[in-house]
Amino acid sequence: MITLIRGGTVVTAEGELRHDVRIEGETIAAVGPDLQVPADARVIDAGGAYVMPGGIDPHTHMELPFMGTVASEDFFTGTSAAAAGGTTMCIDFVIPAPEERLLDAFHKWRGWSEKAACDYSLHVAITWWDDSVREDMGTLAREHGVNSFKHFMAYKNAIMCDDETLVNSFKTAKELGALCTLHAENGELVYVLQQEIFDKGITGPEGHPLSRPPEVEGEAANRAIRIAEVLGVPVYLVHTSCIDALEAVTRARLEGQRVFAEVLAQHLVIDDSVYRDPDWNTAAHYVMSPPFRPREHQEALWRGLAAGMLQTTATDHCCFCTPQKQAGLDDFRQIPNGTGGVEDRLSVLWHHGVRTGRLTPSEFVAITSTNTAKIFNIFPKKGALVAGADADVVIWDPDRTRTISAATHHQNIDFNIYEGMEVTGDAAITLSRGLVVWEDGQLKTVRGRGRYIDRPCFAPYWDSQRRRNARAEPTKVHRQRPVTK
Ligand code: URQ
Ligand code: ZN
Ligand code: ZN
Repeated sequence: MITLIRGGTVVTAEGELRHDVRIEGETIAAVGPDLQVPADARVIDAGGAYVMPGGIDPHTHMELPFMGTVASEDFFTGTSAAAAGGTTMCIDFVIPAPEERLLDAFHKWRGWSEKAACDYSLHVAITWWDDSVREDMGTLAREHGVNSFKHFMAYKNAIMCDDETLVNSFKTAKELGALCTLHAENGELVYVLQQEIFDKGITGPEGHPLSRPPEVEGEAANRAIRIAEVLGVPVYLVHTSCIDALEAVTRARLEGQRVFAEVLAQHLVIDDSVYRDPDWNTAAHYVMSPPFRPREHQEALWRGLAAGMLQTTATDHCCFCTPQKQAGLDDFRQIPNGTGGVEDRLSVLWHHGVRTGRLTPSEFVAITSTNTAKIFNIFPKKGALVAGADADVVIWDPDRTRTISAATHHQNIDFNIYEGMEVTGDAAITLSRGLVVWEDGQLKTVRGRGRYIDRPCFAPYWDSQRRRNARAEPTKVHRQRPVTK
């Protein structure tokens, strides 16, 4: 099947051009002016809309077993909802239970993810350590296209990594040429603060942000970055939510350390007032970690994005419906952590980013797609509109206005964290490897058509020990053995 997308403005991370896009089967064949196709080709008239690489969300948790329950969104419904919002690939997470072999967990998640409607990949979390973990990391990197290993520095007594595990895993990842990603919150401090706040009689959702102040994230972000600096391994901080963590990232990047950082769309536009909602359910809907922050943090994050200190945007789409959240009715510590958003990321970022002048359309493409593809080593197969790339394309109507609501969204969750938000800028048509999966407000996804995308490890030149290597090489001091009396 040949498809021609014509009459649009092609927007890439590099710039904008009034170009056509010719697709042959599942692959982009050509991008250029006045492209010709045979009479039986499918022609999509972009009508002056933008034609962009499909969004890539580097951080989702479809059907995640967590905190005694399972996320309500599965790989089919979640990747379908993503497509409705212009996102054509998600990178999800394998999170082994402590003592569970990484390879066993990986194959379990591969079984769940087979139902995906659009392409996906899987980070693998390091939640414990012994020689089998090191061995499985190597197998996953060499044979299963895993080039990123996740470390939760929070969630004590569950999936939290201590420093010993961080050091062991970082050293192994460096040998493999893999990237270390981090949920940076000091889990020991969270545990103590949760207990103190609960003992004061604060049991509602308002206790959640009180137990995870910005300092708790800033400390962990800096600690992880410093460990990575000494060991010479690149790191990627997920859901950077506050000034404290952003400052740690900025310092390291300005000193030449290879540190990447992600920001969630919701952390850019929602503040901590949500936890003071008089309705328990509504306040509990926003319990996620790191929590929503006071307003000054949002402005700092937008500046970090514009300054290039934050390179990617994500959603951390981890859905728990209201009855699931109510497990914490008497104790905020039991509220399953997570919020949705995979469907609304691009519209929220276009409305609050591009329409306000914070971002150009090209910068929008960079932070919603291309930068993620480059950091996780799948560019230009993904995140690009060039010949040879997968035909993951979104035809973006910059003037289409909608009001976000759980009543109309395609996510499998009974609330929407952006409920009532009017946004301008929306996906008109989404193609996943050449197939139209979203058009005229209708999902046309096919269960199981999504493919697992291998992500090759990085070449050894990716050595972040530049600064350490610049220091004098340690030299052995030769001395006479002291004469013992
Ligand atoms: O921490 C995460 O990223 C997972 C467990 C989703 N939950 C959350 O609150 N962010
Ligand atoms: Zn996290
Ligand atoms: Zn997450």
